[in-house]
Amino acid sequence: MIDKLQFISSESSGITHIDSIQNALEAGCRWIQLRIKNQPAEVVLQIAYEAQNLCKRYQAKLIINDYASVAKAVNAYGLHLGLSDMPIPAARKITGSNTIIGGTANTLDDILNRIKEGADYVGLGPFRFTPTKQNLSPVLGLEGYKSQMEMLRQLGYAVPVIAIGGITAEDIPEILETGIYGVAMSGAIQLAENKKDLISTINNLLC
Ligand code: TZP
Ligand code: MG
Repeated sequence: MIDKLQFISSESSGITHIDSIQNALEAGCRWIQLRIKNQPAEVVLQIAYEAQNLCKRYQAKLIINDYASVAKAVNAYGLHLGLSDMPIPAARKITGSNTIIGGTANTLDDILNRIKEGADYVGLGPFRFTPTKQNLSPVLGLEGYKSQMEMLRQLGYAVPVIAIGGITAEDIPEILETGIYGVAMSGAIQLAENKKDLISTINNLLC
């Protein structure tokens, strides 16, 4: 069973990826994605070791974005692959079968492809516009989630689908009503003044 709240690391004015992860862990997140863009694998690897040590200290699970070899090297719990990353079966050859793999989707076809590829979870988004991700796919909104999740249900698939993109705690109840399993969030957590309160609110909404 995968968790229902994934925190996605990001950098912002003076806050490093590791700072953002430390803050999220302290606030109660137990599922972390290290998402570093445009850096050589050696740089990502060093930060990933630090992130993995931190996650172990908090008994949290670490997902590495994009870099299958880094996920393998730090013995991460999982790997997340975007639509333009390597196919999931190729990544599994690198990580081995103990690593869970999540894949991004924007359309129902993407979700079905992810299922065919053997994804352990699918990240469906963006829910709304977000400055956190560049080259954002078309925004789905609640209506997009409703129709895609309904079609998925009619086809009889039960893969956990995680909503992503500009999500706030207030969005969670209506997102869950569409059949979504959990959420991945970055900005709303990173910017919250009282992260502990926010995480506990989110966890209550998700359980
Ligand atoms: N993929 C689609 S939207 C997004 C990613 C990685 C960013 C999520 O971050 P935020 O700040 O919660 O919108
Ligand atoms: Mg990617």
